[in-house]
Amino acid sequence: MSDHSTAKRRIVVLISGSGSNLQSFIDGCADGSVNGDVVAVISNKAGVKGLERAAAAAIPNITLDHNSFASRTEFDAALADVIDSFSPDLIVLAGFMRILTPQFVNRFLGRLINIHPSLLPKYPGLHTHQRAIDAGDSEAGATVHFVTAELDGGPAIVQARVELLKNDSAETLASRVLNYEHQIYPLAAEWFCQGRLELRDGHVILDNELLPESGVCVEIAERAE
Ligand code: NHR
Ligand code: GAR
Repeated sequence: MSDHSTAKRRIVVLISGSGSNLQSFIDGCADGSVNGDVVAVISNKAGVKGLERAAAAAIPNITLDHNSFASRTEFDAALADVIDSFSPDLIVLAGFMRILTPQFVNRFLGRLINIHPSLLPKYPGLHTHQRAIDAGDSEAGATVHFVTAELDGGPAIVQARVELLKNDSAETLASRVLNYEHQIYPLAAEWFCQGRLELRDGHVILDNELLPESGVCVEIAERAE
């Protein structure tokens, strides 16, 4: 098919767990707020809830257990081949917990995005909510970014800021941040699917404008889920 603006984009989602962000893509594609189709879901962990969500939506779902590969390089090569077999326009990391090799990242550069539960560049890596609480921060949040070889170091597309409350635990904060994740991640994907968003020379361009370092900062409210 020609690259015509109304053609639905093919989206492959990589998960390792619950897949609530995956669900926001399934729902957004179904209700038309994302001009795409989730064409496959791939998990590096067997038996996770995200695989059930995919099956319930009749989306091909595949488990590729990293433990059955001798090295990260071999796992990533197999993963890349499975992804390519679905000819995706966009690859979405949604709670995907394996660090990807530079070879993998470079194969998909510019069409590989992640959501990270912190206000990057603060707290790359794991345990972001506890780290924000321990630091006494007054706000937390989530960042959608293009994936580059540098872990959680790729340029930001959009951020949502969330007030960090005095009584927050890592769990209460995580659940509030997740609510915002479910809003900003499909939004960023829709910009991509509309052809409005691209990675150019390591910078993010939206509607032909260079975004600031922290991406677009959206003002949104918590939504009933
Ligand atoms: N890979 C690259 N090259 N660049 C990024 O920006 C990536 C990436 C792979 C995943 C998601 C990321 C996050 O949003 C992500 C971004 C896993 C780890 C990790 O330490 C850290 C960050 C992210 C994902 N993983 C351990 C590992 O050895 C395993 C941890 C586990 O299995 O629980 O791969 O936070
Ligand atoms: C989300 O908060 C996501 O930002 C985070 O894991 C959660 C996955 O939830 N991602 C990472 O920490 C990546 N290392 P989900 O499976 O319900 O979408």
